[in-house]
Amino acid sequence: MADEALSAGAVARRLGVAVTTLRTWHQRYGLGPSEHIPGHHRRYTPTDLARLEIMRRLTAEGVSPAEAARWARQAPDPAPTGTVAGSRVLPSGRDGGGTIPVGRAGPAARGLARAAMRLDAAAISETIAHALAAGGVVATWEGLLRPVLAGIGERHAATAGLIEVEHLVSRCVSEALSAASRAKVPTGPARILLSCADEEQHTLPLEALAATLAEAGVSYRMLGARVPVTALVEAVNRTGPAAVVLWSHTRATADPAQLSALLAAPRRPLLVLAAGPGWRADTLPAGVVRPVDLAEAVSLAVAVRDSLEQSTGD
Ligand code: B12
Repeated sequence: MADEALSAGAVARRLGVAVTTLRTWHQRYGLGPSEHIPGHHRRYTPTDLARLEIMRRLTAEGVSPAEAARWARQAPDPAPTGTVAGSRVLPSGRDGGGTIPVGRAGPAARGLARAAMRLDAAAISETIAHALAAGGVVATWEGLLRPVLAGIGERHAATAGLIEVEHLVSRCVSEALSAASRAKVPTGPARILLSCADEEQHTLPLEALAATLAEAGVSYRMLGARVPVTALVEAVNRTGPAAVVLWSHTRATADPAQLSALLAAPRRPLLVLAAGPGWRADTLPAGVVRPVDLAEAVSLAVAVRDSLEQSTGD
């Protein structure tokens, strides 16, 4: 351990904070160096460093230092080498307290985050429904849902907790988006196919896309989560979509062979969109387009649908 332990100066440089800030965090919040070798200054161990990293990140996001310190102290020891990335180990501490950081998002997002922490499904659903009715899907996604979802992910990464919050919020978001989609069912042929990559369970961004299309009166087909590539190609061949949006949220589901299979399909779509943070730009086959956000995904898909309809006179 002695080899890995760091001085206050080294920790401050790693974290990008002043040594005086470290001292304050030590004196006020008990986040100090825990290794003590007689006759030497105390030194920071990897566990101390991991806790301070959480403290730095949360305070930078606007969480109060006292609150951030509470989360930092609860954080489990850093994972030993060989731990599977992303695996979820329940913390020994409690998960009920604390807040979800929402960055610069407005009061509605803070309210939703508080309702989420209380596991108050009625308040969560009401807040989302109100935002959808008042501002539409894109504004609700960008200003309310995305910050809270990202905050839940952030807090989960720091504490290994909040899985129950993540599940409840996901369900409420899903219900609200599908209610919004049902409120305005588009007519006309469905020229846009939405699908998650094989084994991909993160569907919410695709559901937001579906609701945005419905809001704009554009028909689509949604295959949902975990679609094996053979089934995806089968759906393309049977329905001949102008555009296919394939969502991957994590590297694990972003096999570019799925995109190649779409490009090689007998009824090759005019546009193949690789959407989501899972895809790596440098591994995408030529001809595949990667949108940066919801608004861009919508406008690309609609533009291709329109150009197909003009050329076929639909
Ligand atoms: C909700 C959630 C779940 C729910 C999903 C429910 C559902 N129906 O979708 C459930 C509980 C199922 C789940 C499961 C898992 N999850 Co999860 N999950 C999340 C969470 C909190 C939100 C996901 C989301 O909707 N994000 C939407 C926004 C917030 O994400 P974003 O990156 O900002 O997205 C932007 C871009 O993609 C861009 N964009 C670019 N193109 C396009 C196109 C369109 C159309 C849109 C809309 C946007 C867009 O704009 C987006 C914002 O608008 C994330 C945290 C996060 N930051 O995403 C973790 C997260 C993605 N999950 C994670 C993990 C590890 C898992 C599990 C592996 C856990 C496990 N051990 O079982 C499984 C994965 C199972 C699988 N194979 O898919 C990790 C992934 C780490 C990694 N990078 O690999 C995350 C980041 C949490 C974390 N910090 O640890 N999860």
